[in-house]
Amino acid sequence: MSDKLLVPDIGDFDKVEVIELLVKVGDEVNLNDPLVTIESDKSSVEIPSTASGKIESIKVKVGDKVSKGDLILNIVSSKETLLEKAIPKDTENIIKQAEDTLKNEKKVKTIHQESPEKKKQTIIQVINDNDIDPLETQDWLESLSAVVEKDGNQRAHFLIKELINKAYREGANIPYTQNTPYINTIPPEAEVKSNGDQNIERRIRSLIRWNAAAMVVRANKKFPELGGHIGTFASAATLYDVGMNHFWRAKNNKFGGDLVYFQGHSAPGMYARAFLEGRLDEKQLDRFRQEVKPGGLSSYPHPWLMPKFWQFPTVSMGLGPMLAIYQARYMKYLINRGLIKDEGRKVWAFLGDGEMDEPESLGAIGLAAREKLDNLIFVVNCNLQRLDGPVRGNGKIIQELEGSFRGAGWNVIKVIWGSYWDSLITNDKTGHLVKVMNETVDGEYQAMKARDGAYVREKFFGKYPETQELVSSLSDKDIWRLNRGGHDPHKVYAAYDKASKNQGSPTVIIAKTIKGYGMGKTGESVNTTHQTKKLDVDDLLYYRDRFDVPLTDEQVKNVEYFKPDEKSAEIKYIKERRMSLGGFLPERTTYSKPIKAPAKNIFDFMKVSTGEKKMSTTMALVRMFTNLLRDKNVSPRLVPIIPDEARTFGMEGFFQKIGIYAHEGQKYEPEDSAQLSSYREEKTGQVLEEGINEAGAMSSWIAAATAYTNHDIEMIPIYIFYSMFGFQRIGDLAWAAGDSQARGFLIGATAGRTTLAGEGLQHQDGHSHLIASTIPNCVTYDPTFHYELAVIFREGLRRMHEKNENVFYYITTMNENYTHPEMPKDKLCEEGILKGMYKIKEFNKYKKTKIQLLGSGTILREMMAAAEILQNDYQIDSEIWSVTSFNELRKDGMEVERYNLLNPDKEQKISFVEKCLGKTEGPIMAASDYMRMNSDQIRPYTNKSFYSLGTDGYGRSDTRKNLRKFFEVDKEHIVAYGLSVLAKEQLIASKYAKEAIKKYNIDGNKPMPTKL
Ligand SMILES: Cc1ncc(C[n+]2csc(CCOP(=O)(O)OP(=O)(O)O)c2C)c(N)n1
Ligand SMILES: [Mg+2]
Repeated sequence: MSDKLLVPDIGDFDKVEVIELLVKVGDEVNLNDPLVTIESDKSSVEIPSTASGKIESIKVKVGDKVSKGDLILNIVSSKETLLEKAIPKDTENIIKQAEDTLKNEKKVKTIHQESPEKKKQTIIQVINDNDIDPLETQDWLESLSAVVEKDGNQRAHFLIKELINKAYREGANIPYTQNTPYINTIPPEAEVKSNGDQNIERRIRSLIRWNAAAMVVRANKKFPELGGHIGTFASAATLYDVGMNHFWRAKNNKFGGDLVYFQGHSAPGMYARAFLEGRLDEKQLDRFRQEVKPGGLSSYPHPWLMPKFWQFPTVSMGLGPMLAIYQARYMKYLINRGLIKDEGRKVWAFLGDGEMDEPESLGAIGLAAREKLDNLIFVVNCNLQRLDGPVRGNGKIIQELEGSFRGAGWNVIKVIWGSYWDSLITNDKTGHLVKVMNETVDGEYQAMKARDGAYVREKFFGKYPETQELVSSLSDKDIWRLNRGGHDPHKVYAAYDKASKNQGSPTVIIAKTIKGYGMGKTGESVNTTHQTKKLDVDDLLYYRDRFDVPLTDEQVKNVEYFKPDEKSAEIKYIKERRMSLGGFLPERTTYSKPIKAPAKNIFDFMKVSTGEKKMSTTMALVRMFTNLLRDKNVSPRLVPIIPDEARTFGMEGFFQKIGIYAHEGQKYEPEDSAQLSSYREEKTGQVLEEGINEAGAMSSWIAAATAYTNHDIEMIPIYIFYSMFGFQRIGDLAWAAGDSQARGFLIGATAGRTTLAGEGLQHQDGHSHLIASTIPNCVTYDPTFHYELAVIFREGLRRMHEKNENVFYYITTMNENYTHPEMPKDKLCEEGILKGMYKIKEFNKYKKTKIQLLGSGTILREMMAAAEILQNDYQIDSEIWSVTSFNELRKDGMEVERYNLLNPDKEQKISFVEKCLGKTEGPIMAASDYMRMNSDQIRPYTNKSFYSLGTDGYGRSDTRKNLRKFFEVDKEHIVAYGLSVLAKEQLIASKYAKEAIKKYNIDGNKPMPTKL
């Protein structure tokens, strides 16, 4: 039977051009195979087959304009038609899916059901001055305790929820409470115990503490300017040690490895551990913060500087938490797309409580909960201090964070009090202890740990007679020993164990510690702790004694490192622990295979002229993607990332074609389900549609761009954004991407100060290339024509994903539609495109006066138009150079200049700019849609006279024509300025320039656009 294949509903578009026939008569096609590509002025999309069979006849040809319902071709069908499949998911289906999900959820819930606590719960009578009937309160509380005892916590929780619901229905206005009391989340009886050797672990921890501090002190003795931090790691040592000894599994040939984001300032602790593990030696420790000579240890985690050690750059506060969230999300993406195995790997992120004030730190926690990232664990080290002083002197950072995370849907585990408190809390029959704990603010908690036991007795326990009584049998020394949760390995172990087993949500462990723990009077819990990098002899002796480090006084005075013998129990233990967890951490390795390059001619269709057809470079890019998606090696590795502008960039065709990643699939029938490019969310979807969230999208991009090392799979992330909301908005993440050795494409679309018409000041980008140029391993291009884009993109694929060079590409694309010429046949053209410039056209009719015109992006076309006017109206010849990258030309120029200066006696090299322009005639005039600084970059690398035009100043909304006139980069200004330049160089009389200025109504008195 023969089927007619018609143009489906293509949304608002009518009379759309057929640009490609992907099949021919006689071809066998399967359901969903692409048949033809159609293209509107904004986007191109493939029409898939709705049947399997043989193509009988094709009724359209390239160039035809088609609309919905037009006949495309006839198929002699073999089997099933898509029609059956394509029927929008009916309501019944949706209900069934929802029911299935519910069933699954129920299953998960049953797994979670805690067995009823066997132990009798302590009744805590909450003291409340407003309690009008304490006896009744007591009754209720006892009932609750009885339920907990008999049927467990879950049942009690259920009853409380029912009570609250009932109260709401009865009209009570119950405020939402996001906080639990200021005690540990895990009660002592529910703590899972570690089977580690606690004595040996303490000894190891003490040595790591000592060596970390010694490393910083020694470096600063040698060079006091070096800096470093002791207090951060001192407060976090237990948090790291428990993870290292028992939880974090390394990458090896059997397992992908957990990913740990170490807090930047705790780096000394990681080096000190690596020293005991035999991964670093004393010499290397002595090179802390002295990295200029190879082999030094970087101040903070920097993969660029220690590429075999550090995996994640975290020291710019706030980036770590975001990157970790998107890393965990990306891990799930890879699993759901079937690209890596689900091995239960975790992402751990260590953060400071001060760091949590960064908006980025909390900015993405909603996504983590929404996407149920149970592979993610945050550990917030709450030492109650940041750099200058307390984090919340008047408040309680732990409670504040608990509220934020709980509110967002995270599993929150508070680790506030150490084991020495357990019996006190159990004996707190009146609830006064918890009341004091709740009432005491962080400023007081901090001050107490800077003093002594007597002070704590007076200021803390002394608040109520009941609490005073509670500690009456304890000495001041005993009180001083009452430890904080984050320093208690048992509490930390129990929290990590619970976090690791949690399902269905991310976990945050909020641990209370002391900044500068063990540093004594000069450095413990005092406001200056963060800056302490020098310890005098008395401090060092105290530190040694505090942690029983086996060093003599003399050795302490010399600040010697201590490493036990290789055969000692400590070294054997530390190694055995890591071996049982698969290897050492942190460690950065890469076992990914390069991606087989697509056919050399894959973009050849972009090397021919578009004829009359106008299109933007953004559209050309989308065409390229469409082709790449047909390459079986490349296609699955592409990760298109879009904030919320797919339609702006003409990429909505990808929604249907490759789907939008959604961890729960699509639970609804999209409004546009009948259309060809309908909004399709899928568990295996490929597009990351991040929402209005550039920082999140960039974090996703970084996760994908470093998948080659973190997941051993090379991916090709392509993040497309409004160029103004790229580097300017997320510059620090881009910097971290460079540090991380990211590989992938960043596409600054709707680029150019005068090219994005209408939008105005906040949207029009005239400087992103300059910001991008500050990142050493970022390669940038501002192409004008489709073949330039094709050559650049192809080379990017080769360099990054085939040759595994650690660079990333920033390419700007525009939304201005124009025709694209054929690629020049000149063999040097391709080399020039990649190096940054090539001659695109020459006017040589009059052979009298000549000017060299250099143009970039859309302004190249203004240059070309100006050249024609100069030729026709003023008999001026010109050579026009398409500058695809001033940045790349500058890099080459700098290198050549440096070489020449360092080798004055050798044959001098010539910069690529000079190679192109050195022997040409006439002065140079360059322009782009970016600030003059963009083209000025190459000024030093040519001996010729050089002038720049550019779009310095704030953008504003208007037409392209008016904007180019305003910024003086339109063809008329180029002509007038060109003539002026020639006059200045005494190549023509100044009257021509004057005349042109008049002719084009150029107002010489108009202020610089920077002042308007
Ligand atoms: C974005 C950013 N701003 C400022 C700093 C400088 N800085 C380094 S450490 C620090 C205080 C950190 O306090 P916290 O996060 O509580 O860590 P702690 O050392 O107390 O564990 C500051 C402000 C930075 N590293 N990054
Ligand atoms: Mg802190």
